[in-house]
Amino acid sequence: MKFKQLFIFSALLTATPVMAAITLSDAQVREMPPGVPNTAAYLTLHNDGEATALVGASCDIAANTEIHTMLTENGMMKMRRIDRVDLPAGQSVSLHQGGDHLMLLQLTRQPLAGQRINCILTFASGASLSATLPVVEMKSAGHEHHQHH
Ligand SMILES: [Cu+2]
Repeated sequence: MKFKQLFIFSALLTATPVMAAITLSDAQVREMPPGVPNTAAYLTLHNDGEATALVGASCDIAANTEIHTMLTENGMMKMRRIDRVDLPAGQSVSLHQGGDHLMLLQLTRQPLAGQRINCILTFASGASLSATLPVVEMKSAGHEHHQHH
């Protein structure tokens, strides 16, 4: 958990008095069978403040969390890491299956349906948001998320 402590410390250092008015809904973490090292999280962010972007995340069951997008290359769906998801003022942006998502890497605990995962989302404004995401069993979106890298 050393990483998480460092993360919180740096998030505090960069916090600004200008709080982004961002709310979260439809948050879900995908249940995974034992031994699968990664999982994905999906959520919707609504931005009532000035335009900003989601630039990072940290979750308590993963050593590392990245922002990913999905793209089609030679007819194959692939995931690619991206730096940010833009959050225009007054709009909702959905991270969902088959699109942008959070990728929880190097899981320290198997995500089981019914559990709750704590994540901290960070934004370009310097603001951060604590969120509790339920783990749910999901139908495959036509690709296997654990075939990562
Ligand atoms: Cu991914």
